[in-house]
Amino acid sequence: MSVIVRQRLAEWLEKNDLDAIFISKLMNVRYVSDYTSDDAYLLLTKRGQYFITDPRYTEQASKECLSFTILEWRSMGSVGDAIGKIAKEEGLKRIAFEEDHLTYAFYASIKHACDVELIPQRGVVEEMRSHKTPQEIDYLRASCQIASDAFEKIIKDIRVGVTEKELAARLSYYMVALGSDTKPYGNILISGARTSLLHGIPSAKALEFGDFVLMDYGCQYKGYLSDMTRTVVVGRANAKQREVYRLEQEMLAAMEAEMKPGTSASHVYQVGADIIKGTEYYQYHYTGVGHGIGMFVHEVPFLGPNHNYILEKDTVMTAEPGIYIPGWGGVRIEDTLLITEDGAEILTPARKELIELV
Ligand SMILES: [Mn+2]
Repeated sequence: MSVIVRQRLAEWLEKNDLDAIFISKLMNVRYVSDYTSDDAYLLLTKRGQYFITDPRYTEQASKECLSFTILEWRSMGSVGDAIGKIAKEEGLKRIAFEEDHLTYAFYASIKHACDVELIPQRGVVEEMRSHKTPQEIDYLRASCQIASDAFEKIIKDIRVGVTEKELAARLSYYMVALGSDTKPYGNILISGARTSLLHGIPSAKALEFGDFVLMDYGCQYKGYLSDMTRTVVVGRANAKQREVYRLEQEMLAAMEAEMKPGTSASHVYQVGADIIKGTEYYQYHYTGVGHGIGMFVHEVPFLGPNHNYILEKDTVMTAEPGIYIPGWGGVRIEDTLLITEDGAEILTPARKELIELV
């Protein structure tokens, strides 16, 4: 996979009259080099491919990044000094860098060590990452399946008295036991009135009869993430909970039916929001209703009224409308979907009907 990516980056350098690109975002380093660990940087020039890291990672890099020249920067002084050495050898003049990632101190150290022009850019590798290869789709599919299978396990543990934190820990355990990497990102698992907090953190609160339990979670499989949300009820749902849940189901179904190549991100948002237009709940919806996902949980493209992305085939993204009523609670249901030739395939098959756990 990374061979094709590097070819496309070489073409991008040519087209933009650049001598090299410096990549510092770890996800982008992984995508371009197949390296799976930490603290590493890439410098791709027209002549060479350089992998820059410290002594902790040189052995791993030499095994994973076969087409790269591995440079150990500590013995040279700084990462900037390593870049300076290559720039001198190859006569580099214009080097692009990721403007939305490099700190000022890092930028200054490169500037200090090299006599080059540093050109800010953003989104070049991210744009490539938004279209998934068959292998990436396989990994994402597995990641989503593990999370969906874990749902059937965790709902058996949901009962009055158990705390949000305890359930969140068990959910992580189930996913690792089912085959995910050991680095799941933080699960949101909240209950009762706390479910109106869009990104609430699991607390020591114990579940009470009649609580909504909102679980927004996912796992990582071979570096690829899943993201899904399900909201269930402990005990019996009341009339208002049923009404909000039904509207939420309709919003998600309306959005998913419209997801296909050529559809705009704002249109997908709108068909969901239209379901509750004119109801008392419209004021409680949130407009960020989906995002691309891959090695990072929130990637381009994003779904919302002010985004002008057009959906494209082989993009994997979420749909996650929600109704959040402060002091009362909220409902979110979220799927991860693969945009196909003429529609979208749901990769998170976990049940979406209202589940009352008695
Ligand atoms: Mn999400």
